[in-house]
Amino acid sequence: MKVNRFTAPTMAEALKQVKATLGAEAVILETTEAPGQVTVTAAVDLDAPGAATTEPADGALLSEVRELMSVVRELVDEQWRRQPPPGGRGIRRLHRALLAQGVDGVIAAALLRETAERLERGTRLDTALAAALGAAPPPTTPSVRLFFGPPGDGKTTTVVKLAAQARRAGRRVLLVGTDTYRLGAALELERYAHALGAEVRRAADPAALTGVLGEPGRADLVLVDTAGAGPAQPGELDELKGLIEAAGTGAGRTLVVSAATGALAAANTWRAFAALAPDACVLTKADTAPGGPIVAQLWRERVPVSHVAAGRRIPDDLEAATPQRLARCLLAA
Ligand SMILES: Nc1nc2c(ncn2[C@@H]2O[C@H](COP(=O)(O)OP(=O)(O)OP(=O)(O)O)[C@@H](O)[C@H]2O)c(=O)[nH]1
Ligand SMILES: [Mg+2]
Repeated sequence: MKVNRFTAPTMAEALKQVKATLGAEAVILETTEAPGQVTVTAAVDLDAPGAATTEPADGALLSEVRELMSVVRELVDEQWRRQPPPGGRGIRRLHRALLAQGVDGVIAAALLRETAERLERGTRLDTALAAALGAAPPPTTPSVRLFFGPPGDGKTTTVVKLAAQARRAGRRVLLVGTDTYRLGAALELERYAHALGAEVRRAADPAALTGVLGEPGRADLVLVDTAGAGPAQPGELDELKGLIEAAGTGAGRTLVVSAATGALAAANTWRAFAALAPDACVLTKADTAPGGPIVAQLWRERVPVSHVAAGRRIPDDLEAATPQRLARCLLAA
């Protein structure tokens, strides 16, 4: 068993190195990205001649890696036998698509296994993948919902799109702005609210939010927009936690995250927001990237994707997510 790490400016070049050093049998275990640099960790069971940079691995890691490799190889081989190369169909196609998008190797192996279990003779790959993705329970639909996520990923736009859709359905909507960081954030929300015929309030801190939510004669739907936060902003994440606590356990919690989030950023984003226990996610900017790494990460964490946004138009560019739509995200390469 060899576990090697390869660094290159692009994913294609790193994968080329993997193949040259470890051969076509190599299994990708992990990919990480930094500006201008991609690192791929790959393993191969056999002693590959010419492998120069073997890294020692501890016993537990080695057995985990070995188990994963055998799962991946078994699945790929079995599907290959059952569905010989018809233009890249079957589990091999999914494997390639996940690798091409840089989906974390461990999550990819789990997705391959779940999909393969549903890939009976005659079942289409996208149908089997959608069935594997569809296992997550649907998010609840409370009347108060908070939206949070990394800066600039589309929280405010999503809140306004949802408000516009609710107004079209004749619902009374209240928008609550809590962003005290970005200049003009409150004004932006107020303008949208007026255009939509929705109510709007500001809540600069948790106590103010409790007050707004406790007012009588409230709207049918309350959407709370928050300031961007992320792994690099522990202070903002703490403030967010305060707002969520103030909204109470009955309020929904939606993570808003861009489809352009790479595998490393997806893992870091999840680490930052896991403590806030999101019960739904909106995948934004699906018009700019397929979103495989973040869709896979959310699937692993059992956070259902409620909506997909694929453009800036309000309210049209926001659709309810379906397992088939998410399968398309993962299969795009
Ligand atoms: N292409 C594309 N752009 C989008 C989408 N959703 C939002 N945007 C754009 O992304 C930019 C940021 O959107 P905002 O809604 O302000 O993002 P935010 O998360 O509220 O940003 P902060 O409050 O600053 O953290 C705006 O220019 C939006 O028009 C989408 O689905 N596709
Ligand atoms: Mg905003």
